Amino acid sequence: MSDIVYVSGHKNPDTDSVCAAISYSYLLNKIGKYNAVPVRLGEINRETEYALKHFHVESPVLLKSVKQKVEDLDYDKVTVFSKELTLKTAWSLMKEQNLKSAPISDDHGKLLGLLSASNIIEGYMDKWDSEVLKKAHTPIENVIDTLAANVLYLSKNLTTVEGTIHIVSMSEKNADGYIEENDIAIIGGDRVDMVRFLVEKKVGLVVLTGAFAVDEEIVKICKDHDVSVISTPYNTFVTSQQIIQAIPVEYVMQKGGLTTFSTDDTVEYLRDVMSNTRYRSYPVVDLNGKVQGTISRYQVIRGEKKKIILVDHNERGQAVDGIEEADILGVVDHHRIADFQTVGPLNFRAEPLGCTCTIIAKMFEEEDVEIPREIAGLMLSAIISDTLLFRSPTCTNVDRKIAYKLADIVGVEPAEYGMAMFKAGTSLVGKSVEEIFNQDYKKFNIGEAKVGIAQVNTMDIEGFAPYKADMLAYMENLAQENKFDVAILLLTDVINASSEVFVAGPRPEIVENAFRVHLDDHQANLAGVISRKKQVVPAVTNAINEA
Ligand SMILES: [Mn+2]
Repeated sequence: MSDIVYVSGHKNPDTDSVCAAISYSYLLNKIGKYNAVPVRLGEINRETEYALKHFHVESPVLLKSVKQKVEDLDYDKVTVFSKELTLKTAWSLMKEQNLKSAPISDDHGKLLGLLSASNIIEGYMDKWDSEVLKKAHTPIENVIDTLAANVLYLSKNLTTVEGTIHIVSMSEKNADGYIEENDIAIIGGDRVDMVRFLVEKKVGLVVLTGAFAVDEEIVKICKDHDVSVISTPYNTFVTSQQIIQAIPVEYVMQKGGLTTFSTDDTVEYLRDVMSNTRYRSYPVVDLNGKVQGTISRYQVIRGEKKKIILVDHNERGQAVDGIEEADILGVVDHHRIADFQTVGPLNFRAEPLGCTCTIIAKMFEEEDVEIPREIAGLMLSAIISDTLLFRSPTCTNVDRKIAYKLADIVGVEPAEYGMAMFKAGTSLVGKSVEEIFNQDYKKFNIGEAKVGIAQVNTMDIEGFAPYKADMLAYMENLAQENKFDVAILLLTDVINASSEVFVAGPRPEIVENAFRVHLDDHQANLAGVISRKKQVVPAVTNAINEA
């Protein structure tokens, strides 16, 4: 993961930001400089979506933050221990993997608890007695496994340990008062009379210790009485010491009050929690609660910073969240330089051109890398978008020249393609009349008159036609509620410098007089009108005052 370099445009991404990220990533990967991955910081707008679809390029992945997360750290991705595991196996795995603690999970991988060395020591020293196997509901398989035992006879009725552990070293007479039904009897392998006594007592399990050859007589007696019998190579002392390690880890682990981290938690949060708690290590779970491993204090320091290249912006406020924690490797931008600061040196490319993609197209040339058609299409889209089809005052000759070169590669006419892109980008299709009207709506008091004016930038006037009747009804209602003399909606086409006006309310003639037009079914075209503040409000004010 660490060798990935994100290439990111600004927040609220526009076409330049998205296309610059894609094109520059392509160039960087082509010249083998980085393993570059284009990202976006927000939803793709309709215009950009049109460009991406037109050239069959996938939208970059959404990057929410470059804050370091737990998943970026080098934590221990341990084998997860299941709850049935014997203490003996768990302990040897912990030693083998040098773990101070181990997360225990259920059959679905969900965290149940944490097993630590101190849990085990505490149990040994304080709590465990001859009844511990019973209390822990220890499966009989655990006992067999832990004692490396040979099964001589196993009763179908024996699944978990139900009794007390005894080392039967006394005579039958003395044992009489102690041994009870279901108990576990650990005895030397050659005591046939004692075994007879034990099966009379209905013990649950007879454990024959030592390397004695098993007496067939003993096996027969047990079988006849349906009493399970196993033999272990360990001597009686070791057997009594080991048998306790058959406990399932579930019984020993810490269950409640666990401090865990999600892979999605930020390192900042993790540091905070760690400084207020005193555990050696903490379980790490993924977003589904599945155990992934454990993390210890010393592993937090080693985390690597995420690497990023900024395109079409350099100001911190416009950059991805957590930028202060990331390594900025480069910038390509055509905006002012604001609050920019880095720890190390970097490639910083800023030029006063109309579009970032103009700079990137120049870089393709400088690096002598051929521009594929779809990348040319995206860069062209960005230049057309940023320069409003070369009409913006920020547009330079360089932008125009490069745009035409790109258009040649693509095989389109910039004006024709640009109009189609703007039309798709400003389409109102799919929005409610209320949404459309309230995008940018203001109320004005002019003398005694009241006026409401909404303005929406769109080049898709035809696309609006099906909404017209509903919109006029909405505006009529609004005019009544607000006691407007007139309610106005301007659909403004910035590129062609004109607006389509829609009028409702009791005094539509205000608009007719203001612009010397005739309303045809509440609608008229206002050529040259694009500014509400500078053109519409003054004209309406005059018309009201002259009435
Ligand atoms: Mn730009």
